[in-house]
Amino acid sequence: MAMLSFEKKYRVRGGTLLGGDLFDFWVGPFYVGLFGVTTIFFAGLGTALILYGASQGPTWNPWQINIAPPDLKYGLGLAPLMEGGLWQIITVCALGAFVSWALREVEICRKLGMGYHVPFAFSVAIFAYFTLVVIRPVLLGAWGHGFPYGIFSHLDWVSNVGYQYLHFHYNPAHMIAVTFFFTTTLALALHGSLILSASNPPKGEVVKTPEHENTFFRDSIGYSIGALGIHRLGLFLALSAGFWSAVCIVISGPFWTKSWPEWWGWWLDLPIWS
Ligand code: UQ1
Repeated sequence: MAMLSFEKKYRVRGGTLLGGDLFDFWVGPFYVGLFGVTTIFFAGLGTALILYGASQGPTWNPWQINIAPPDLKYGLGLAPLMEGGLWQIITVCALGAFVSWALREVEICRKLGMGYHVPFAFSVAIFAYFTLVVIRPVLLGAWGHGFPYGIFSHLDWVSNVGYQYLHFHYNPAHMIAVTFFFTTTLALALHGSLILSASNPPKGEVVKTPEHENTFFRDSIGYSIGALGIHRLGLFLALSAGFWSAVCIVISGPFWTKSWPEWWGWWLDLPIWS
């Protein structure tokens, strides 16, 4: 595969966390590394097990394939392969692949002398998944509280678990998470449109500068957060959305068992009303 003119300059040795020089090479454009190998291993095994599970199930319809977690009766123990054991091994493979990918990102950051922002951001996504399939099931005492691996089946799980708490939109952490998701889209829409407006001038005109970008927002809302600032804000908003999503589900069950609308009773119970 052709190497772009600048790539060779950045193909530096070292920066590996584990394995030394062993897998310190590239295949085409891809850095391998020990964690590239473990990513391939876990992702390959996990995918093969999903396909095997599907082959033992009633359908090949991609929407309906379902790999279910064990019955609650198995608690936090190992389940037979066809009764949730597959789900358990696939979960280990998924976490192995995600963490391997994050560590490979760390190695690439170290090679390039960059900050760890990308693997840190990805780690928040891994944390949200880990919360769903490990932390919450462990707190509730059964792997059966994990979500099933399937397109429709995981949607049904989300709906059913939501209704267990009557009205999930009354979950205060869910409210915070949704607010962060929406604000993330607002920030990206503002930023994307601003950059395109400045850098895509009509034919014959020159590209506008960051001064124009700052001035647009000072003129319209009296404040500009700046070129670096908008990216810090975007990262903060997006990671907060993932973080509060994890919080909103982990408190549902382990720390609050009633309906979420009832949680707001604390407001009516304030002594100021009596
Ligand atoms: C902004 O102020 C800014 O600085 C010039 C950007 O950088 C290019 C932006 O993309 C955006 C969206 C803003 C406006 C954002 C706020 C929070 C005032």
